[in-house]
Amino acid sequence: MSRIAVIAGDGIGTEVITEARKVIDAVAPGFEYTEYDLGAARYHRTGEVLPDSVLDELAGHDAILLGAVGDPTVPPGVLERGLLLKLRFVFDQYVNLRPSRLWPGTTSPLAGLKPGEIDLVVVREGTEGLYAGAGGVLHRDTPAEIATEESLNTRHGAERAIRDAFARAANRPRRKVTLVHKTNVLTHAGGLWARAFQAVAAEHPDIETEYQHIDAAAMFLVTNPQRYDVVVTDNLFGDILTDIAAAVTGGIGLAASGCINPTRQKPSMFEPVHGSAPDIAGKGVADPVAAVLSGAMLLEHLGNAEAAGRVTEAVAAELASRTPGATLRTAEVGDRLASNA
Ligand code: GGG
Repeated sequence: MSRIAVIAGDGIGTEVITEARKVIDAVAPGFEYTEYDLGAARYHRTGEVLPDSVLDELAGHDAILLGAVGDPTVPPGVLERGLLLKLRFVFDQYVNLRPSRLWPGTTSPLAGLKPGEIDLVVVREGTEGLYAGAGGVLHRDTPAEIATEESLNTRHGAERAIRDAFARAANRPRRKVTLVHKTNVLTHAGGLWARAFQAVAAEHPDIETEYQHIDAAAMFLVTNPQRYDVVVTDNLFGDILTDIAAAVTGGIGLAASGCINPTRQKPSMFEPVHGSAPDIAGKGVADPVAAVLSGAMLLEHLGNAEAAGRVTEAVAAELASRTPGATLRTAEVGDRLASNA
């Protein structure tokens, strides 16, 4: 029996994770769940963000289902760095997998695009880059204040993310990998990524490759997203690109992700791309589809492709039946998905 750790987190995290669990239970009953009270409420109550004892317990689970992290009453970074990024780093979840597809019934703000015409996956490197936390502040709160934020890039880290992207492309019909970076300006890190990409590409002569600068990729994602199949990029570029990809495929409320440790020696984590959305928290109007699809990715990761497929089909039917502009209720969407899956 698989053991799932649930971290609902902050804001709409609790609302959408309730629905994700409802749907997972409908297609794959019998998982053992442990709920972890982590996030803003615990921080205010105890001053703790992610105690070592909790990390030790999480390590014993097969997967983590996470809702959202972040709260306006907590100083910026305390929860994002101390909880979300710490989980990704400690469990070495170096593949931040973010699929984007234009579902039937979903309207893209891009004119003329038909369902299925966007079907891409971003492999965002998840443990390095500007998110590594290197840097510091000098002369704080003085006119001479200086801040540095350093991007950490290792050949090992870039290469393993790139290898994962090629492995995924090999199992997709279009068999194409696009490296996105900024090699003409960020010559140190960009050069490392380009060399790693060339080395891995040489092992896969059957896979089409291309390189794009981040600014061009951001533009093409909104003018010609059909050109992408698998995109591999660093942590920050991947974070930004996947929000753009979400926006052109029906919105962040549909965007799922997996923070994956492909070695399976440590638990992988599945979470909607969206954050805690304090503006709509508690109103019961958040779209749980991103969390539910993250649950489908969790099922797939645990080897239950059949259950994952049922969830994905239920989501497709749900989205096809929606009336554009109609208000949705989080729990009602979850109920429908659970009964249709
Ligand atoms: N469910 C994901 C979440 O809570 N995201 C908030 C956030 O700070 N994300 C940064 C990131 O994904 O790197």
